[in-house]
Amino acid sequence: MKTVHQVAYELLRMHGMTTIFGNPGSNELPFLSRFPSDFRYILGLHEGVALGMADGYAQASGRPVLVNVHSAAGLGNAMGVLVNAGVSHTPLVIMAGQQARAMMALEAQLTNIDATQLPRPLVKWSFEPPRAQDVPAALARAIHTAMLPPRGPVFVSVPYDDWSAAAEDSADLLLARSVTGSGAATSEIIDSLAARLATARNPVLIVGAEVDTPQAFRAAVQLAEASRTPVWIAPSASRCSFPTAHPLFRGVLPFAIDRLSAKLTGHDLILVFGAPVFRYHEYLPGGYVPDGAQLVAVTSDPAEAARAPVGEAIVADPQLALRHLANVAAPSNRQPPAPRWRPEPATDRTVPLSPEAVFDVLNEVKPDEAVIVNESTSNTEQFWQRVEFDRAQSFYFPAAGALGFGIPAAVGIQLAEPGRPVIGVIGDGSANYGITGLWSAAHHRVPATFVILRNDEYGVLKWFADALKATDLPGLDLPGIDYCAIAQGYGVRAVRIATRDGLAAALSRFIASDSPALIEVPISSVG
Ligand code: TZD
Repeated sequence: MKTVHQVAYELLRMHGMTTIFGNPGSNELPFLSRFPSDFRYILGLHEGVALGMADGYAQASGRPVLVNVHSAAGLGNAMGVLVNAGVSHTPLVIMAGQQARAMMALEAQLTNIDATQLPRPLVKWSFEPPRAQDVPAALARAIHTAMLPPRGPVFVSVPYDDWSAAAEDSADLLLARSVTGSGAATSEIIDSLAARLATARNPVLIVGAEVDTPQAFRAAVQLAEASRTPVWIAPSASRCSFPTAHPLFRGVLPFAIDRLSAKLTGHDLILVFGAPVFRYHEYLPGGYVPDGAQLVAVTSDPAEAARAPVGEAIVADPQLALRHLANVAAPSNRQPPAPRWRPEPATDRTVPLSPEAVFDVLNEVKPDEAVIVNESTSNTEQFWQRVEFDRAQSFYFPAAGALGFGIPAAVGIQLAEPGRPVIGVIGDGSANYGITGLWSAAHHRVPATFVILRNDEYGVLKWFADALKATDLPGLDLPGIDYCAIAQGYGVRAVRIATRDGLAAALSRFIASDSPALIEVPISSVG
């Protein structure tokens, strides 16, 4: 007879979930006991880091990933960056250990009181099995739920004495199950979109994170070229779903209602694939779309569809819809739009370097297949103007703006994509939320390169302070932090570089090396 422990690992193996991220406590040891040799455990020194690494790994691999955290305290630590995973629809199975069943009612030390309540509302499903024998089925359901559209994180709490319990014979049936969500838009829907696109006077495409896959990336290009339609990336971009040097690419839409709408002036049909309508940030009210424009959004997420303030929404797989529409769209003889404005190369050789100069160097040096994780907040506009991507799954940003994603996600993505160099471009403020991810990179020999943009401040909050007319603010400067010393303390080699040539040389060297490295670059503030 199998134990719950045995079936759980068989289930994880069957779903390809053999890389587990976590940080253990006593409640989790019975699960980790007799850890199978074909599994690997990636240790994060803080649960936010474990979850951030898992988020990167799951986004890059497209697979469900198990994150094992400690009871209430560990889950609490993980919840900051869990906000991102919900928004990015990352299929994470978060599992926390629970006190032994016999002592839960006593609220013994390490009881996770009301465990299922704790991660809500950030997870799709939250469950504590009523009996030990229900653990395998709960884990199976968690995996399927995480992967069904819209994908997203789920939570399971498991009392630690459950692992040694006997599994029911029927648990083996779980090992033979598959659950598929197809959710394809019907041909009628696609034909009607194609007809509207063909007859629109001046249509525009907006692509979001959900269509950042190689096939959908190509389909977006095919559709844009056939219909001669300009393309924007949806605001608060967490992924890049269109080649940024393509003549039809317009940029990333602004995250304020009125500014976004102004960018779409003149368009009569707005087609959105794989993004909410829209993920705004700064509150500048106005019309959501230009007067008279029709908006149609295709998303896998019923909640995104239902809460959009304007337009039509179709709940269907946006990748399939994009590919299907690209295949049936009639070629158009519309005037192609004028190419987007491109900045002059930043020629400054000042010290500190401007963010523009740093991004130009990064763009020159990075190989085409590189993946960039960006968590630098005051200079994203300059970043998008200067750093190019020509293929899918090359750009990641914290989807909900919850800091602590960048360093860990770079580690997780590098683990999932060993053949592509991964570069984390991280603001100095942001770096501190996930800094212990550097130790995970060193310990697990993950050859990601980290560029810390050091402006000694929470730069974007100063920009927001101006926008909000907030004055005399405390807490926006963070001078005196030595990122090289910190990196070295965690076992990552590090250099401080202040010049363009030095940066280019160090970046090339570290990108090509097989161990992690960090470059601290002093930069000027934006503006
Ligand atoms: N805490 C967490 C977990 N997430 C947040 N988003 C914030 C605080 C607030 N916050 C931002 O939204 S941006 C930012 C903070 C503190 C400043 C980041 O500073 P940085 O980048 O040095 O990384 P810039 O370029 O100086 O803005």
